[in-house]
Amino acid sequence: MKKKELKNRENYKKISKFISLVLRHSPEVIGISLDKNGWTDTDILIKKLSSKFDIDLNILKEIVATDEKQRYSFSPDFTKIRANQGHSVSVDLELLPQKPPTILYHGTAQRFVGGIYEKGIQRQNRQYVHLSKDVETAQKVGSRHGEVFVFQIDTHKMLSEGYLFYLSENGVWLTDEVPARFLNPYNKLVE
Ligand code: HQG
Repeated sequence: MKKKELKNRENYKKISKFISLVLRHSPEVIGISLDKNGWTDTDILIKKLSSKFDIDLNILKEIVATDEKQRYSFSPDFTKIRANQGHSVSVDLELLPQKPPTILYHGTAQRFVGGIYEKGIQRQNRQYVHLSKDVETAQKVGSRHGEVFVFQIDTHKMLSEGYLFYLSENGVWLTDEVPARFLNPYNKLVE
């Protein structure tokens, strides 16, 4: 990769981290607001961001398009932007319940395992518990917190008891909570 390209990538990552913060958790830190569906005005976002970063609409479009986890979406006309998941502020992403794969995974840190067996997987500060369809992603998510531990979740059982699942625009499975009785350590086969 060329030096300039590499530098751009690094800059974009920095900007993307900040965009995650404002679109998911703290829009007030740069004086923007989110509507009830989590959208904010693209021009205003760019204007506010440009006091901290070298950014314009083309750069923002590139950040959104190249984001490794596809964390953001534009409205079709690009006038609005929002985060696809991960919010701690309350927004309605207008997701409809969907049927998940029979097994989903949740990666966490070993030190949280005891608490999870006690209280189940709770959404903590976020709007939903985040689950992955593959083990590799769960391992990555868990390793953000420390020594990784992966749970597998029996979604079939959860569905039969009325729990709902949603799929974010960027492929993350979301649910309100996962009580401990639906959990198994990854590797141990369910039944
Ligand atoms: C743990 C990233 C003790 C839970 C990722 C997790 C994801 C408990 C931590 C997205 C518990 C919360 C979300 C209990 C849950 N006792 N610990 N009863 N219940 N926990 O960051 O799932 O890169 O809020 O296991 O890729 O790690 O930001 O959730 O370890 O998709 O786009 O409490 O964030 O996406 O941590 O990550 P988080 P998460 P981005």
